[in-house]
Amino acid sequence: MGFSELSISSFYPTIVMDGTEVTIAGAALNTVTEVVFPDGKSSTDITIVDDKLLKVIAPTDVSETAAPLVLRSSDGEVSSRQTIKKAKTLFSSYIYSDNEGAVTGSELTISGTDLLLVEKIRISDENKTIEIPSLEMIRKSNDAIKFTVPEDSPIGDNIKVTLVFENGTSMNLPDINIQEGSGGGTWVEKEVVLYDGEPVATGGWDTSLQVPNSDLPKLKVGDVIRVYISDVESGAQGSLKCTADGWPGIDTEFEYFDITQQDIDAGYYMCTLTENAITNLSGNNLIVAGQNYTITKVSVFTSVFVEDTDDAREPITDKTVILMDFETTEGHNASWDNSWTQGVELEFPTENNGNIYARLKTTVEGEIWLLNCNHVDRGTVSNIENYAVKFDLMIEEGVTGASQAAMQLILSDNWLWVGQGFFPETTNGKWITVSYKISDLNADLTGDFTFGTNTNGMYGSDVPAGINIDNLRLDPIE
Ligand SMILES: [Ca+2]
Repeated sequence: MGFSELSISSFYPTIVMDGTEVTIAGAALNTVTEVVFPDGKSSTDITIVDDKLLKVIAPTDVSETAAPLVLRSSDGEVSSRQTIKKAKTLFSSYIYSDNEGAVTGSELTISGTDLLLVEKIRISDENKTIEIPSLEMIRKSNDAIKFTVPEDSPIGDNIKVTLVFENGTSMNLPDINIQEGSGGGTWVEKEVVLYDGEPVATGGWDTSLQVPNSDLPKLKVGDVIRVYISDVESGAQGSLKCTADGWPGIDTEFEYFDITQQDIDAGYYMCTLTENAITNLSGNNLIVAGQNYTITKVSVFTSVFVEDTDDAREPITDKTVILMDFETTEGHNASWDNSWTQGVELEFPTENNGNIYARLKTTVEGEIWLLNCNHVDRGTVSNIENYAVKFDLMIEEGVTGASQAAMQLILSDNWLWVGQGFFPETTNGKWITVSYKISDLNADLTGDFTFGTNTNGMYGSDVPAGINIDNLRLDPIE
């Protein structure tokens, strides 16, 4: 290896902020003891990678006037041909690709000066904050950043836009008005199943269940993990941990906690994800553990982006009490849900992404139990008058007479008469949600409402074939 003199061939970036790391390429760089930035600001925070490469952290108060970078060693000093300066980030304008302005799913350009060190763009209102990392930007140059307004952006007037720089500092831009795009789809809250395999008996903290990180959807603060439970014994404790070093709780409060009588009545316990929990779960598996109970299923209630379809169903949330969904769970399955049905044929298709629903295959003339179930206890609901009974409905195209069906709902042996018009005449082949307020059906139903193992279902007459039903449920009225 021959002797070479100290020299700079290039460096990057050419604009800096306080604390920006600058990478310098050249020769004999292993002898460098000091790097001098414009206005004589010197840095000795140097990492020598090898004789051809070093990294230096920019000091504070570098001049905004460009000047060469100077390297000093015991043998002397050398200046760069390129110049460097402190970034003076300025905003000039928003440029919209959509005539309407900022619309989700359309492109938005922020034009300005010295934007190179922007690491992410934060879009927020008082309820919601989203961030667009530089990897997700369409283009980033020193004078323009172009990105797609995300479908899950906050919507409305006075949405805040903030540039966040690599050194952690930030700069607020003028507020914008974001409108929801018509194209694409919508974000809806859904129950996403994480585990639905063989039940896992926890024993005395003996056995736990892991949900691989790759099976977790993109989680956010406020999402709710629900663990379905059975065979709960005294002293039962639940636990949600992760596979980080030492298998810590996803947050301290979730390390272990008692399973309450209320949890047992409901058939599950729930944990609302905190900022810490989200951080701990990133890159790690979820561990469901504890003692003296059996895990039967694990799910998370989170926002899922749904492509625009012919689906106008209302969401199933963590507050929903499902009465009949025709899925095979807890020793229950679809055939139980019409065990009193006589003289007509129900079938249970699954082509809707594996979801099972009930389809009336033959027309009903006399009065029948269309649906019934009396062996799944849904616990106790407080203030039943604040709930609505709902079900998802799809009437196939070409079906007539649905609105003539005279129906009633049965809720824990309470008969709730609706009569004709219970079903609309058509849904044009689309899934919709039908909703009846308890207080409209029977004003005397108030206070605590205990299901026990009484009958829930639908009873009536004159129902045409081609009616499809799913998710008979109770939902609190917001
Ligand atoms: Ca279903």
